[in-house]
Amino acid sequence: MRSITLLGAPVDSGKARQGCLMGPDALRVAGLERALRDLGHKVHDHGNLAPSPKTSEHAIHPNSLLKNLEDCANWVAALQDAAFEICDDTRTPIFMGGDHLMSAGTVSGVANYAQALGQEQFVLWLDAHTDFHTLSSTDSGNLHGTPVAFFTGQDGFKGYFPTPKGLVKPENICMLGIRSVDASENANITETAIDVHDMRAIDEGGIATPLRNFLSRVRAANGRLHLSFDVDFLDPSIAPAVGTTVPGGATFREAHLVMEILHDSDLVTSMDIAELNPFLDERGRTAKLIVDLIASLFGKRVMDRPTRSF
Ligand code: HAR
Ligand code: MN
Ligand code: MN
Ligand code: MN
Repeated sequence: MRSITLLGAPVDSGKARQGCLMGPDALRVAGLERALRDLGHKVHDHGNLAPSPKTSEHAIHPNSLLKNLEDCANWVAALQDAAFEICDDTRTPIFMGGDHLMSAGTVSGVANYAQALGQEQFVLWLDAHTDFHTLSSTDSGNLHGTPVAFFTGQDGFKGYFPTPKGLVKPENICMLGIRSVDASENANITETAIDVHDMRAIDEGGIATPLRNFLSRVRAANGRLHLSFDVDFLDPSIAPAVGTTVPGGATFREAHLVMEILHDSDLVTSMDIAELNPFLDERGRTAKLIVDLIASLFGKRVMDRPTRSF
């Protein structure tokens, strides 16, 4: 039995297309709390966070393409403090996004907590994208493409985003599901020790082996593990409710298997759900799938799923 804390992070500033602000409510309507209680867990929903109030002057960035820079900075400030405060050895926070800019705040916040405990922070990044742009390298100007660069301490955020209170070492990050990377991002990420498994590698070798290898490293370091789940990790045929669909994503069983292995490991200490855009969903099917995947993470097994007739 776990105590699980839900916190809504209705971030919608990390790109032009709107709708992710409805993500937390879609997960609520799809029955997240009920699904977790049915598995025997205690659940407390803290409602939704709001961005930090606007600070007086914000610097103008030379990259004129950047969208909503000030709003994004205010979200990161609010989320890194909220994530740190909500962390607790006895509770598992689920941050319900919101676009993936959210993770600049949630991950720096949980990493700050790990640091306070003297533990290493690890991150499992499930995404079609590496989200490794800096404010200078992005040519879409969509800041949901930047969180990994931010929380690994890459240059160029200073003066525009709040200072990250916690950082994650690149060698403590494993990415699965990657299949859309911009050229400048690719050049930068290959210079780091981030362990990137693209879909080609997963097609050939399966998803379980790289995951198990990573989990062994987390366990050996007695680390804390944050799961950042971007809905576009999944194939768009099963999860249409995202703004940036990329074909060739994780299948239904690949995604459940990841969650089942994570459950068995008992290593996950916090998680994000990012990029769910309910405006693009089909009768709630993506939100319901995400709830079912979270249920697998918290102990629902294949053999626990009865057939229902309609
Ligand atoms: N790399 C592209 C860009 O920066 C796409 C980023 C899309 N990111 C997300 N989250 N949807 O992973 O514009
Ligand atoms: Mn992402
Ligand atoms: Mn993505
Ligand atoms: Mn049968």
